[in-house]
Amino acid sequence: MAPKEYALLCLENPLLDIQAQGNAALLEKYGLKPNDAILAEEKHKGIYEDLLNNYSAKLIAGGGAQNTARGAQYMLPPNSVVFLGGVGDDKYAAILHDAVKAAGLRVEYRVDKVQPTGRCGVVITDHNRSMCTDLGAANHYDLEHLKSPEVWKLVEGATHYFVGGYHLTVCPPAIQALAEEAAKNDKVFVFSLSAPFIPQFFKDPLDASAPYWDYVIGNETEALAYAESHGLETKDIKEIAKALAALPKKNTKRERVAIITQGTDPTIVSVGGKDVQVFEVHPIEKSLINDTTGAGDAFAAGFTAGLVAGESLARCIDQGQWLAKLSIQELGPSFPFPKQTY
Ligand code: 26A
Repeated sequence: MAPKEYALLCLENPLLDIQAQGNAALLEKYGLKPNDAILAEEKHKGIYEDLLNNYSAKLIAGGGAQNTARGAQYMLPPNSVVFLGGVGDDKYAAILHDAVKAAGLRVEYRVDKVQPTGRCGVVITDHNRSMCTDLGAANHYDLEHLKSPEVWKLVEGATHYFVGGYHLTVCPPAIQALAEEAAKNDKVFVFSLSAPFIPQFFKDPLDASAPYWDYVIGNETEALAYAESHGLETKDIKEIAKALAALPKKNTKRERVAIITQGTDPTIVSVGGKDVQVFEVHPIEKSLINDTTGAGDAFAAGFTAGLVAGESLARCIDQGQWLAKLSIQELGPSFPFPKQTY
């Protein structure tokens, strides 16, 4: 059966990626790790101009869950996905509008007249990427926008929600409103752990959203950060997946599924904390890898598109692996055109 119009509603931070090939000196100048995602502090604020002026940076539509929303729309029939978040009234927002339009993604942005559109500096060194985000207008997303009649109608019409954990730094009440709506109506709530700093430094709002997760998606470093901040006393990814899947759950009609990706190593899945299943990734020749920024977002996109289309768990995971393989052959979190079909 074809999914409903705008069956999938996604929420998080729309960002413009300012991405360039960097080097160790650039990482050191701003105190960045080669592979990380952080919120910009005062000392980082110069990096965006630096990347543009001295490293020939490219401007690419980004934001973790917005990438996932574009990717899910790539795999689903037209008018399947809508994305919510906050932008400014500026040229960067215009670039985002162009990118989502080309992808066929509907967006309902909260437009802030004062704050600029959020930026994410992405420094590529070898196969690593270091991301430093100045949220700007994305940080001003609010419950008022979510609850406005036009937007709330989209919330009510959707059957699936995807929330990026990065939004826990912005507006936990909006996440909670979607979570409650899902649990109350037995809709599907998918949550991404997003980055290690979320379980490390946003533990309380993360734990408040956990009972609502029907699907929780993360990579191995996020899983390890979760285990450490929650005193799990294990570094075994399979055990962490089981623990995540077994957390108390609000909607008891669905068992929670925890999915942990591990780059080119197999994806680990636990349903309800019981059995762990292992899924190989789609092999790819090293020479075909262009840029792995957004590989995780693409996995989540293919996976969630499968859920929306009512596919089996195994097929959803395979769709995720398939879309991630396509995305890492592109520059930034992008997907090839002309469109390929699964
Ligand atoms: C709040 N933070 C730090 C963030 C992000 C983010 N998206 C939302 N919020 N930090 C990095 N990203 C996005 O991650 C993508 C790659 O997975 C980047 O914009 C990039 O497109």
